Amino acid sequence: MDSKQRTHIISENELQEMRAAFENEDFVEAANRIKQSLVDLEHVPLNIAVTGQSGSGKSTFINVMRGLEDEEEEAAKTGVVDTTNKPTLYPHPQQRNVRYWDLPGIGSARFVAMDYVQIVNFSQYDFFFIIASERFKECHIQLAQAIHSMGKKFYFVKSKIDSDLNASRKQRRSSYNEEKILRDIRDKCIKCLWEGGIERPQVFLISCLELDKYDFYLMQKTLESELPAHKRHVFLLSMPNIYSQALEKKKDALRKQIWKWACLYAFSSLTAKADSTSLVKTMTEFKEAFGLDEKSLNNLANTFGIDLSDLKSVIRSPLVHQEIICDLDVNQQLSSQDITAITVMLTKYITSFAPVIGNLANTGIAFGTAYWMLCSFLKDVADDAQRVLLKALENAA
Ligand SMILES: Nc1nc2c(ncn2[C@@H]2O[C@H](COP(=O)(O)OP(=O)(O)OP(=O)(O)O)[C@@H](O)[C@H]2O)c(=O)[nH]1
Ligand SMILES: [Mg+2]
Repeated sequence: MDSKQRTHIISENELQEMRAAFENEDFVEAANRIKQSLVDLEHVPLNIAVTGQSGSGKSTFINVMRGLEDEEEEAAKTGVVDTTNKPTLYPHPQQRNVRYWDLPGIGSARFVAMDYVQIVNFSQYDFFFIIASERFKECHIQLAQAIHSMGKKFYFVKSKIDSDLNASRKQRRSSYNEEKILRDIRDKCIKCLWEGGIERPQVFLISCLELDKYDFYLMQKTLESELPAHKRHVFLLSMPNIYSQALEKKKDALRKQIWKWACLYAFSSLTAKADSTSLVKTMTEFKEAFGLDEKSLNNLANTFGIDLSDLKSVIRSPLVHQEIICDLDVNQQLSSQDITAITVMLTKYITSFAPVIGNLANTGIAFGTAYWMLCSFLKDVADDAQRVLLKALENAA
């Protein structure tokens, strides 16, 4: 097998990780190491604080970042006068360790940034969003300075940009220029922050009612690129499924972990019957990460004002339509051609990177089939998610 084919099957990075896991050629130790690495990846905490003036749209923002509609059970209450003076925790529905914290509103006459910093215990958050829906105010700069002085990162979000544009459209019908208005708003925010001593302020203009417009995706992309590598995976998986690029990124992130799930399945095949429970769990998580579960599809249908059945009509993978059952027969998910290809590949290939797996014929085959099946399933769900998104956007256009 030449190196080009190898890359196609498993990337060099994955190979290196695998070699490290198998360095002692002891499969129990390797299995524990792999299991632990999956647990670590899944459980890495990401605490995101959302602050700003009362009524600026903090809770609405938290809901959209969690892919929830305002009226859902787990959603933060919106459009109400907030009386809370304590940070309130809202975990992401699927990635429970991605935690959004709705902080008390700022900007009352008695607001003192440093007191606020103490009350909300600033040090526990990975980064901050400062949400502002109106003009830039003194309290924004005080807050930005307080966060900055604690060595934390913040992103300034100018929210309700749809309202700003609508107002301008009505007031200045003949001279209305959307691009210029957006540029002016952004420049103004950057200038105020810069004058307040923030060197390279990051400002995003968003509308929680129109996530597919303005800077929402740019904001997600920036966050992802600035997060430390070990926190990136959970954040990526938590991103709302409303951008084609976000779906691609999710696919890449999950693809890199597949060899681990396949190894665990292969090790389980050393017992009388390979246990597919963990694969079923993984596949169900793939479905949810791409928003193809019933609840997420419903939300997407509501957001874009489209019938749920229309969205579902573009889903092609049979395993997305049905519930994936626990006694899944992995071999049945592959064509006989695939199985032959895998078997041939295994003898020459797997032994070269993981003798522990390759030398045990059953384990090798189980690894190959599970790896292959998860890769094809991931491709299918990612393609389905792209088709679902396209359908939703078509309807919104
Ligand atoms: N047009 C528009 N309205 C928005 C947007 N985001 C939030 N709103 C509305 O603004 C109002 C206040 O939003 P909330 O999310 O409750 O604001 P909040 O900052 O959590 O308010 P408090 O909890 O009272 O501090 C609600 O009626 C929202 O529907 C947006 O992007 N565009
Ligand atoms: Mg609120």
